[in-house]
Formats: sequence, C-alpha cells, structure tokens
Amino acid sequence: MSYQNIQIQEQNGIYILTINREKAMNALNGQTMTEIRQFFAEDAPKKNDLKGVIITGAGPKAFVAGADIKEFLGMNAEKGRQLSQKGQDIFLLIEQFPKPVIAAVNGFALGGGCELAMACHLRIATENARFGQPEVNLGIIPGYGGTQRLIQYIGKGKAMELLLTGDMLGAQDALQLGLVNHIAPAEELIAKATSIIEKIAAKGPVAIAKIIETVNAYFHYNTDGFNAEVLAFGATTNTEDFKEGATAFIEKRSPNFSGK
Ligand code: DAK
Repeated sequence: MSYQNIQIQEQNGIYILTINREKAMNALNGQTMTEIRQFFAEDAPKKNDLKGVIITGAGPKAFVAGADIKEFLGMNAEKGRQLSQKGQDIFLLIEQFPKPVIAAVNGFALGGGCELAMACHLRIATENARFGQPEVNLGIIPGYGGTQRLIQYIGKGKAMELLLTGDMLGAQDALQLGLVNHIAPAEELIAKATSIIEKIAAKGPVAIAKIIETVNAYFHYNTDGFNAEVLAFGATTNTEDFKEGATAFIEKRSPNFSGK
C-alpha cells in the first residue's frame, strides 16, 4: 500500500514512521489511523530485516496534537463506540508489536497523540514536548486507551488530575513521573532512539518479543477498564457539549457547554 499521511524511512533495519500532516499539527484523521494499522498489521511483520520502529511527527512543533477534531462533528454514540474500539485495536497492535517501538516525541503529544506515544514501548522527548489529554475541553473523554494507560505510567492521582483538568505536562515533569524515558535535543532525538533499538537488536529476538508480551500481560488487556472507556466515549460523542466543544475549537472561541 502506498501511504499518503505517513512516511516510512528505513535505515539499517530501523523504520522511522513519520506522521506527516504538519499543517494540522499531525492530527490523526481516519486515513492516518488506517495507514498506521496497515503498517503495523500488514507491512512491518513482512520485513525480515526489521529491528524496531520509531514513531515521530513532521515538523518542529508537534508529535501529534490529537485526533483530528475537524472529523468529529456528526458523531453519534454508536459511531463513537466503533471508532474508539477501532483506535484502541490499532494502538494495541503497536503495544503488542514484537520488536521495540519508540515514540520520538518532538513537540505536542495531546489527546490521541499522547495515547499514541503511550502505546509505544518507550518515549524519548525533546525539551519542548508537551503531554496531555485535553479531551475534557471538548466535552469528551479519551477514546484510544488514554484513561487506562496514563494511570499505568504516572499513577492514579496524577492521571486523574491531568484527565480532569486537561492540563499539559512539560518534558521534565513527564520524565520525573516516568511517562518519558529520556530527554534529548531535537537534533539528537532520532539518533538516541536509534541507539536504543540497536542495543535491543543485539539481544535474543524471542526474548525481546516475550518480554514485551509478558510486561504487557501485567496490565490485563481487554479488562473492563478499556471496555468501559469505549462505552463512555460513545456516550460523550452523543452530546451537545461535544458538538459545542468541537465547533468552538474550529471557530477559535471558548466553548459554552450546556451539560447536555
Ligand atoms: N485536530 C485538527 N486540527 C488541529 C488539531 C486537531 N487535534 N490541533 C491543531 N490543529 C490545527 C489547527 O486547527 C490549525 O489549523 P488552521 O486553523 O491553521 O487551519 C493548525 O493545526 C495549527 O494549530 P494552532 O493554530 O492552534 O497552533 P498553536 O501553536 O496556536 O497551538 C496546539 C497548538 C496544539 C496547542 C493547539 O492547536 C491545540 O490546542 N490543538 C488541539 C489540541 C486538542 O484538543 N487535541 C484533541 C484532543 S481530543 C475518537 C477517539 C479519540 C479521540 C477522538 C475521537 N473517536 C473514537 C471518534 C481523541 C480525541 C482527541 O485527541
């Protein structure tokens, strides 16, 4: 498949997947999600030389600033549930990929972007990286696993605060809380991720795959938490608040939520 919204570059068995929608802050629209699925489900498993994958965003400002808000309008509960499930399934493919996947976070990682980074095995960030789940500002909740994975990385108290306030975490705070593994200057970000993948590639591939599988098993996939998120996300997409939140964003004004 030829890709439109992502770019794949290979160097010595390390594949760099760049989300390539710089003008929209690399927001994840439906096509981009389909291409990410295509890469991890179909294309990458066929590459015998693959040592690992680095996911990053085009340009200097954003890793991924969320799901594409402009595609949200016209959502209903059923459609919301389906899209949430589809997104969770795609991010689960990344989390369970048997070779290391590293997020090279080069700016804003918000909403679906923070969820994408959290689905990767490790995160390396630049100083200007900002992490957050601002869905609450739009009157919805995270739908791609954010309510579950943020707790896994930073604990319930801090996760609850970020999810309820929509506040962002800077790179240093994210490092201190364990959301980020390393901070690197922008010009060394990919080199740092590459050197970690090279180190892992020198180990036994079966052991690497099994470590990924068993560490993930600790968190019990498909437990009620993820399913609860799908149902709750569907419910929030069916509200006046969500329409107002998304419209206000597009019209560049503050939302006026009615609570309906
Ligand atoms: N979607 C679409 N376009 C976006 C975008 C987004 N998430 N983020 C930015 N853009 C666009 C802006 O609209 C703007 O486009 P133009 O107006 O130039 O056409 C362009 O990118 C540049 O953005 P700004 O002008 O706003 O740039 P600034 O540097 O001033 O601000 C920012 C950067 C990242 C702080 C700001 O753009 C921002 O607050 N962006 C939105 C952050 C956000 O709320 N992200 C979405 C979180 S909600 C779902 C499952 C999951 C989700 C949704 C649905 N389903 C199952 C249906 C997840 C939802 C989210 O991710």
